[in-house]
Amino acid sequence: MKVRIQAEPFELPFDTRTTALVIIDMQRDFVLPGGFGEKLGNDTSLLLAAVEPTRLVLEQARRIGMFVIHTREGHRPDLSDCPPAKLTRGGVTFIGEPSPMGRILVRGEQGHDIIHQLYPLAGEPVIDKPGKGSFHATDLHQILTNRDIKTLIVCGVTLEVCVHTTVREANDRGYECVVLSDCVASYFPEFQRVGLEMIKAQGAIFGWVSDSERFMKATNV
Ligand code: C5J
Repeated sequence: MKVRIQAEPFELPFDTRTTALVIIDMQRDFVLPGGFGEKLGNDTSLLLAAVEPTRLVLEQARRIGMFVIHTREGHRPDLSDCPPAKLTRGGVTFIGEPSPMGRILVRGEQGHDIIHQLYPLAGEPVIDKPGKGSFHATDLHQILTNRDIKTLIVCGVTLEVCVHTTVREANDRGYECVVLSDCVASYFPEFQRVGLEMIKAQGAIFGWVSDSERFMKATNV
């Protein structure tokens, strides 16, 4: 289905058959108290605003048969894939430490998994990534290439870290990325505002910005 989405800095045509919805790191460790995000000193409740709009977009993507991919940031239980520079910052270590949701950012733990509202269905690939970018040390590019995917609709957290890194990586690999502003969130309102500006500046320097409502409108045909 060929559609057009209203976006900034300008409308973008795309084909739903060569487009993937990518939902980045909607894990308990980031969006709920007790996990990695809170340990870093953040108010995790700010991220919850993105959950319901993303759920509606996910529902719509599934309804129209759009390819859906989820990512999770985290590490092997022995932390062998966690660079020392990431493990301990300023002499403080959180990754791998115990929390009310299990060991922080460790695969297989409760905190590492995706929140129930956005839980992947069977057949939707889940990319386990050790870094902030979803292409680093993963098979995401291979999976997208095999499906002939050209456009990414991007949701998730946090905007200025894993969403930005992933969109920049995707742009360099030739994908057109549309970030849905109400389906991404940051612990810092200022970063949310500026992060979105940065994506669409200079004639869509590395992507487009739209929102869940305009996604619905574009795909309700
Ligand atoms: C962070 C992420 N913020 N998923 N990870 O450390 O954005």
